[in-house]
Amino acid sequence: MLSKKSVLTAACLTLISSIVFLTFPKESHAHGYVSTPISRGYQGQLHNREWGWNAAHQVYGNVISNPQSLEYRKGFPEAGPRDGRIASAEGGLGQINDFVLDNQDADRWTKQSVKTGNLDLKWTYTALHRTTKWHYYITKPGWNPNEPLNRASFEKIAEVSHDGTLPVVGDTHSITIPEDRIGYHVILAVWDIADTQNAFYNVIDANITPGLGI
Ligand SMILES: [Cu+2]
Repeated sequence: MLSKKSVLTAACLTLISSIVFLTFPKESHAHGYVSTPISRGYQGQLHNREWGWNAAHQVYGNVISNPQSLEYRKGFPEAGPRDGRIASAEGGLGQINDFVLDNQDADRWTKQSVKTGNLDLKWTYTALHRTTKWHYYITKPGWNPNEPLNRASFEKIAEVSHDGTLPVVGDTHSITIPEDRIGYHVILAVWDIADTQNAFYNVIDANITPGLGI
């Protein structure tokens, strides 16, 4: 039998947690994701609409309800998510809270059609943040699509600097996909925030074919 004291304590804790909940609701903080081409996390959200929750969650994990929250410490490649934890951004500072996106093999992920040459890449922002820069990487020729994504597999292909103000909604970033990247490659997009310690990390699974005019 519960003592009066423990009943009182339980009631008290319930009251306190309700107050905390009401006062500090868990912030479903929104940020952004790469929507063109469709990033791995956003593809999970789109598959959720097509396949239903269970099937999409089984493949993609929690990102299907939160593709905008692949957030981790900035400073890539010197800092940022560890090798093998790049696609999940280390679980997004607990906002994704799993590492399912880090699974890596040649067949697992839906591929986006991308051509060599110019690529207009676009972020969808669910909340704007003061921005230092965006930087872009792609896997090197001969990378191994069956091993966890790691720094050694990526090379930088573009950097778009910004002046610390908010990004302009609808802006696209023009990047160049090298001609020697045909077939499955992973593009890594990083958005560095100016007024926090963080950045957003999105990967795009691309099936690359030769562009026109080369
Ligand atoms: Cu945000």
